[in-house]
Amino acid sequence: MNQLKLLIFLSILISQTIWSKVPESDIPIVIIKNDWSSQIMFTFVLKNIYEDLGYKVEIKELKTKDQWIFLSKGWAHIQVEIWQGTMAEMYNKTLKEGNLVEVGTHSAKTREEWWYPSYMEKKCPGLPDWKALKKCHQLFSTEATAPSGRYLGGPWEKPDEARIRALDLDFKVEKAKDGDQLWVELDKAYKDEKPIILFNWTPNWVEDRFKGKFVEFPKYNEKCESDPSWGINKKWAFDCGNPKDGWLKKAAHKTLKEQWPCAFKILKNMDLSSKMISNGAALIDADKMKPEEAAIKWMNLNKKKYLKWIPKECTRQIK
Ligand code: TMO
Repeated sequence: MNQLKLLIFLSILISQTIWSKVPESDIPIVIIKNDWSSQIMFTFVLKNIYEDLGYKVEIKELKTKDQWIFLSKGWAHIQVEIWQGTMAEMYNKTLKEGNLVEVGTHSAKTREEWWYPSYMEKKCPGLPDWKALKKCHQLFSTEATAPSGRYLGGPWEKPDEARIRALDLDFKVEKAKDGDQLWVELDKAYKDEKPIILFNWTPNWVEDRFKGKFVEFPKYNEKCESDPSWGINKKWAFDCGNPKDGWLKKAAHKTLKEQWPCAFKILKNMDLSSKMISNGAALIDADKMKPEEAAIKWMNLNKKKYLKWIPKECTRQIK
C-alpha cells in the first residue's frame, strides 16, 4: 500500500514538473495569419506544435499592411513569413520602434516579381529583359486598360505604380483582391496561351505547374527605393526590380521570449527551406486542401523536420 502511495506521489510530482515547463503562461500566443498559402499553412503548423505542448494559441487574420501595428503593440506576437520584396520597408521601420524583434532567417531565398508564362517570349521578343515591355505593353492590354498594358498585381505592399512611372512603362496596375485571383487568372490565360503578366514569387507551388519567368528589371539596390537620383531615372525612385536573393524572416513581439521562452526557442529553430514552402503551398493551391488539413498532412509527412525545432527541455508529450 505504501508503495502504491509512493508511486502515485511520484507520478504526480513528475507530471507537475513537466507541466510546469510548458506552458509557461496561460495567456494565449497570438499568431498572425496573412493571405497567401504557405504563410497560412505554417501558421497552422506552428499553432499545432504549440497546442500539442499545452500552449493556448489564437490566430489573428490580418492583411500584411495592418500587421505591423499589432506586432508593435503586442496585440499579436508572431509572424512566420516576412518577405523582403514586399515587406522590408515596413518591417525595418517597425523594428526601429523597439517592440518587434527578429527571431531569425529561414533557409529559403525569396524573390517577388512581375512574372509571365514562357509562351509570351515568342509574342514579345526580348523578354525577360524589362525593356521588351516598352514595346509590347499593348499585348497585355484589356478593355479597362487599353491602350496601356495591364499588370495584375498582388494585394500586397509593393508600389508598382512608382516603378512603372520611374521606368517609363505604359502599364496600368490592377490589384488582385486576393492571392487566389492571381492563380485563377493565370490558369485561364495559360490554357489558351493568352497574354498575361502578373505578380508571382518563389518559392511557390506555381513553379512546379506552370512554365514561366520573372521579368529582369534593373538590379535591386536599397538606394533605388529611397534616393531618386540613384539609377537610370534621376528624378524618381523605384527604377529597379525587387531583390533576387531576398530574405525570409520570422519576427515576434519582444514579450515572447520572456513570457513563453520555449515557444520563442521553437520559433527560433523553425527553419523553412524552399522545398518546404513550395510543397506546403501546393497542398493548398494545387491539391485544394483546407489550410488546417494541409498543415496536419504536412506535419505527418515532415515529422522529423519539425520535431527538430523543439528543444528537449520543451517537450511534454507530443501527439
Ligand atoms: C508576400 N508574398 C509571398 C505573397 O509575396
